[in-house]
Amino acid sequence: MADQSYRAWPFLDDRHRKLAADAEAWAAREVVEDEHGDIDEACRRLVRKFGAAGWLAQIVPVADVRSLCLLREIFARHSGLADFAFVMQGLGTGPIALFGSPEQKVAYLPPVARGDRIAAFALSEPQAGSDVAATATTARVDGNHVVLDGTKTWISNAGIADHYVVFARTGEAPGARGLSAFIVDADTPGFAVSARIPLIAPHPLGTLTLSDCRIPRTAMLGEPGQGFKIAMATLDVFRPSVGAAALGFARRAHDEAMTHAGARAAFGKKLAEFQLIQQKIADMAVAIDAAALLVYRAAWTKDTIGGRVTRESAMAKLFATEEAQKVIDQAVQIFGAAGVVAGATVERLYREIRALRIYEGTSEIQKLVIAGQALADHAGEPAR
Ligand code: COS
Repeated sequence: MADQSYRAWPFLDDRHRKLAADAEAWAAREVVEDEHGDIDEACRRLVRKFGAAGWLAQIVPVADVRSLCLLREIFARHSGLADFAFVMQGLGTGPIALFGSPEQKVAYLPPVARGDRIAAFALSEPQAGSDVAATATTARVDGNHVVLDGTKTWISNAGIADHYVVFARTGEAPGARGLSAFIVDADTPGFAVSARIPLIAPHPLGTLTLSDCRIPRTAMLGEPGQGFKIAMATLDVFRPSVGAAALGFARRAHDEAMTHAGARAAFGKKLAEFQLIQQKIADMAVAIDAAALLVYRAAWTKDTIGGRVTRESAMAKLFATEEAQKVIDQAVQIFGAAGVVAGATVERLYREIRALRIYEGTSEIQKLVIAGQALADHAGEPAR
């Protein structure tokens, strides 16, 4: 049984504790680990299930970051693919929920919240991953239309999404200030999923080609030139939840390791009786609690104080993902050879955690964000 003592922490209210208990019971019944077979179909099925059960309505739109984090943590503990299918509905509608017009919200949010349509967030490019300001995809106004040209890559849900939030250069200013965000329907002429990209822990991912792709001007989100801010504000909400998913993986690995250490014997004793194993178990427990404190601190800060939580989000994502990687590695070590056998739970977790230190801002980018803010605070610069 995974530790649930964190749910008594003051960052959470009774409604969160109830939500977590309900999600826990539902996930135990409904979420099965399914990495094999048709991954697209598995994701579509999961999205429909999450929609029908009402879980997507909790994050489309995100009303409360603590709920988003709790749900991701619980779903990730059961299945990485389930967590992925769940959160992408939130990330792919996050910019619409935060910056969309009333008409855009009405058109796009309810079908995604019901699980009838699938959402995606298209920011990265072959030459613009961490460096968002280098975005090269262009958007040119032509009468009542905007014409998009360029390539987006490593886009989650590519191939199964019904709409993509695409960031492109509109040129109001150089760099970060010259980007805008658009909603592009998957059936728009000139839009194509030009490649699918296999991953070490499979989920739908691919490359998008926009070629003379003509969308109505009303598909722009927010104001011209606001694209970078829209992307960053969305990531501020979702980065703590990446930490929460990492926590889910880490808790699962810790549980698996403790079960194994209590069952397996060596040199006439259970593994759990060896101090070197106990040291690992303790290190894992401390890392998990410390990560949970940062994740729920970031979520609580956004929910109760509001404003920019860039620093808190970055700390939560950085620490929780890096520590989860170590926790899972220790779990594999405790399992020994059984831990590297394809199909073992800890082997799957070992593959699943890796991407979380990269997507939605690498660990290195999170450090730049944290240092930038700390130095600005130290110099007494006003908060931005
Ligand atoms: N919320 C609102 N506005 C923000 C913001 C945020 N979280 N972060 C930055 N901005 C605004 C700034 O206020 C600034 O506006 P002004 O020019 O009006 O002052 C502007 O955006 C540029 O900000 P900044 O100068 O801090 O940006 P940098 O180019 O120095 O750094 C990094 C940006 C590197 C931190 C950013 O590009 C980043 O996070 N990159 C990683 C992106 C990522 O996660 N990629 C993965 C793809 S998504 S899976």
